[in-house]
Amino acid sequence: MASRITVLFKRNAIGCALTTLLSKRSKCSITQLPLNLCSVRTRGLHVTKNVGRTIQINPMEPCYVRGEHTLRVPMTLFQGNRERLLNRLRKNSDVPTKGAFVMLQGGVDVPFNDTDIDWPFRQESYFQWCFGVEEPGCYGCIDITSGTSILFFPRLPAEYAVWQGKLHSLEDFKKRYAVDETYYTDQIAQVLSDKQAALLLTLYGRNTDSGNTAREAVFDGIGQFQVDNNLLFPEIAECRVIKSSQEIEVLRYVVKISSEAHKAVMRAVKPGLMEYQGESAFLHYAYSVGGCRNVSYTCICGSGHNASILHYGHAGVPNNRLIQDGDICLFDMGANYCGYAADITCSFPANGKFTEDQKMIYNAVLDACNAVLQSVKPGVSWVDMHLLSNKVLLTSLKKGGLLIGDVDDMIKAGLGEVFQPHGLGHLMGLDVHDVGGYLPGCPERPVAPGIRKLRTARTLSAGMVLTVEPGCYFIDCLLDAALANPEQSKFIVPERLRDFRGWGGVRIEDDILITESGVENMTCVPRTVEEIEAWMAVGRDQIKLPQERRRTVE
Ligand SMILES: [Mn+2]
Repeated sequence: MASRITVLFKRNAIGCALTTLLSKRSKCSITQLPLNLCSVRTRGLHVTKNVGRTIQINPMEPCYVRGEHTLRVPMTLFQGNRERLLNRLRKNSDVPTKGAFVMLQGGVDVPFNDTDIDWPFRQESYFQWCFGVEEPGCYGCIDITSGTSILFFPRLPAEYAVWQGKLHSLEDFKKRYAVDETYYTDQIAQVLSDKQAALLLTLYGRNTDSGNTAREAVFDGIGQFQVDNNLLFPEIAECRVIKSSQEIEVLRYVVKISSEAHKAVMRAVKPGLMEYQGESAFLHYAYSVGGCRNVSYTCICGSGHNASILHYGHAGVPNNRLIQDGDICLFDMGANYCGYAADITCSFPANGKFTEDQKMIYNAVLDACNAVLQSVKPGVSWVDMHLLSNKVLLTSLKKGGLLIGDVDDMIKAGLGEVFQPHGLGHLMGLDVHDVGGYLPGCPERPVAPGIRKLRTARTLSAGMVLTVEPGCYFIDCLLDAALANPEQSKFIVPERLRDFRGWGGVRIEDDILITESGVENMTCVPRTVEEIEAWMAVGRDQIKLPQERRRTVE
């Protein structure tokens, strides 16, 4: 039976010459692939080759990868994370020097309601951070004294091979995840008892963004061991706050892919497009080019008034409005790779050209964003960055004729929260709103209006990854409340405000790494008015709406 061979060449002079030569000789078809690769398809063996080198991915290779064009994440990343955790725990005098084990339970499959169909599996983040395991239903433990890492996998009945393909052996899993030992989950108690485990450290703690608690490990026979569920949580959460160089590499990758996907979306948007078609373009780019099967949160693709709805895109309003000429668009979307999140927002005019009012609000937010990017560095308080951003924004709104009076007095009166009812940004990592915002020993959540929504009040350190996402929104219920409050209404110019009722909003969101010397902005998208207009102008008259394409087919 004839099958296909794919040969990949770099899209440079030599690559293109080889492509042409080969296509002439073998009468095969040529496809252009992203990431500067040309592909030649011909009949032959079903293998993928890269200039004579086989690039078929070995599924048991100790890494996470989704094809040669994507990032290879070696399991040493997770070994490094475990090492960092062990270093902290060994310094903690409450942890016994012998017989103590970290004991984690991984995520489980979640079905659609009462059916036998599951949601695509998402690994529990602490488990992912420690082991990088892709399968559901696993457990993992680490001997704190020796550092030995052990994974436990569900013992699947032989007939599962019919549905799932060849079942992997424990030896396969040991190689795949680069751990010291592997067993089945029905052996946990026996294995721990053979190892004379005296104390199990399980994970129990509150996520300060959701209020939910981390799932504490439970297994048959746990009753025979002493368990402590207090020690582990603050230590492992603190470890997750500071990213290792290997984690940073993954974050840079997922932020880069997400940036490119946003740019592709901006060039696909024009009046007449449905908002969800922008979402669809993002998902397609992130997955097909970046190997990102998941996004980090539901895509927010608001146009016009919807741009003022902070978490637009939820089930009740599933990005289903037709984008109109003159709309501002606020698209907040981030891909996910190997569990690691990106979280980027681009705001741009639907037709590619800003109006004067759109420009004024956009530049007010951009100035706030830039002020933070210029000041942020280790040792700086996140609360101060939020207040700085508020101050710059309100100063610009005053210049734009929307506000009058002293800006510091406005902040004291809570005007910041009227136009930006969310915090400046948040920690980001395996979770888009990453853990560690309010750990014991960190500054507590502020209570004052304007800053009480912050997801962390920490002093910044090198290795932290955060979003910087100032915004300015015209939200009717907040504006009405402010106008009804004499302490706030005295700063507002109602006639000018009327121009912006139903107008929507602007958010600019970058993903940043705090470095020793300051900051690295990992996001790379057009940001100034000029950059956005220039980027969107290219090919604008040739944009074809998907619905027009469909009509052509019919
Ligand atoms: Mn965000």
